Formats: sequence, structure tokens, C-alpha cells
Amino acid sequence: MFSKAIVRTPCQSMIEGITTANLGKPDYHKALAQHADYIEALIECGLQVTILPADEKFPDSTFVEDTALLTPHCAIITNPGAASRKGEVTSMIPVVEQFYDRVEFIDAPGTVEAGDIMMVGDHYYIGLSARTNEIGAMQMITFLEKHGMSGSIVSLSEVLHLKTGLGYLENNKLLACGEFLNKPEFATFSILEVDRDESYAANSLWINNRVLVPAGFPKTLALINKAGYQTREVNVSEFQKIDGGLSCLSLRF
Ligand code: CIR
Repeated sequence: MFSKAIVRTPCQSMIEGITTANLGKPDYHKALAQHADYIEALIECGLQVTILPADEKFPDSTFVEDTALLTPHCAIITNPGAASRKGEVTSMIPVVEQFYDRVEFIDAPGTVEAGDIMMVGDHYYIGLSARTNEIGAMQMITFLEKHGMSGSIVSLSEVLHLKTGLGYLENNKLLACGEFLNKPEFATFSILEVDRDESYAANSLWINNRVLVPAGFPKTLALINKAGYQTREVNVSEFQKIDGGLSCLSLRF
């Protein structure tokens, strides 16, 4: 169970955020309203939410998930692989230090964005992507083991981040799409298959026995409801336009 979350208010420069989506530019005012509703949903899940101010220097800075891995035993500050995002960690360090005594750091040439990391109990799956390299993943595994946890590497080819195509819903249930449906490392999970035309909804988010689902993906919503979860839709269309999803918008711990 999680008790806290950290989010960052989107900045106006988010309209220049990195994107491959081809969905047009985000509407900033709509994004602010959607972000406020996202915070409301986190509160409904029982989380105490720390809201950081917008940081105009970094267009993608609302996607705080990528800047740190917050585990029950330590925090690990990442070194984002995207050049325009590296500086995002600087202002995150003092925030994380308010909550953690044990803070580790991924160092160059290692790169990691924590959207590539999926927690399953004490084990962390780390996707190798354009943003997370093998040196960074190995540093991450070393820190996890130092603090009594474990990690393993997953290759990926179709998606930006590991959790773009996967969402762990606890209870051995894994929401998966595309290239993740047949990977041997996930064969022991009970897979909930997300249709390709709703692939964005694979990034639904389990929090304390509820699941936040992006609005507008009815098949995935029905799938998760049928699996027995209480769901809460959140409209994040403006963040989808810059390749962001529900998990990217917060750090939960
Ligand atoms: C980026 O390309 O870095 C941002 N536009 C989107 C980041 C999404 N983060 C995530 O999936 N964890």
C-alpha cells in the first residue's frame, strides 16, 4: 500500500514537451484542469499528495515518475536519458530527501528513467529503452540489492518506456499489450490483455486496491472492472499528446 505521492504542476512550456504521438499540441489550461483531477483521484486513493510548483525550464517536468525510484527501503535518483530532461532531477533531490534518509544516485554514463521500472513486490523489472541503458540498469540493480531488493532487465522495442505497455495491478495480475504479451519473463503472471487499439490504457495505475484508468478506453475499463477492481477514470488527453500517461504523473511511495 502507498501513503504518499509527489506531483509537479505542468508548466506552460509543456507544449514543447518531447512527443512522438502526432496528436497535436496540448491545451495548457485543459492540462491544468486534468492535472487537478488527477490529484483528486490520488487523494481518493488515500494518498497524501505533495504538489511541486511548475518548472518552466523543463517542458516534461510534470512527468516526475522518471526522476526517481522510491522504494520502501531507499530512494534512487535517476539520470534521465533525454538530454532536455537531465536537469529535472536537481530540484527533485531535496524533495526526496525530506522523505528518505537513504538516497542513491544513478551516474553517467548510466541513464535511467523510472518509467522504465515496474515494481512487483521486492522485485523491480527494468526496461532497456532509448532512455535507460544497460549501465544505468546495472547501477539500479546494485542499489536495489544493497537495500535487500532485486532487479532484472527486460528488453523492449516498440514502446517509449516499459510501463508504456505494462501495468502491474498486484495480485499477480499484469495488464499488458503488444510486445509484452508473450515475453517469457512475464509468463507466470495472469495477463489481462489490452487491445492494440487501446494500448495507451496499458498504463493504468494500481493504487491501494483501486485502479486509475485513462478516460476513453472502454474495453480496458471493462476488462479491469471484470477482474474485480474498483476503477476511477481520469482524463489525461493533454498529457497523452506528449507521450505521458497516468503513472508518469506521480511518484507513489
Ligand atoms: C518524454 O518523452 O520524456 C515525455 N514527453 C513523456 C514522459 C513519459 N513518462 C513516462 O512514461 N514515465
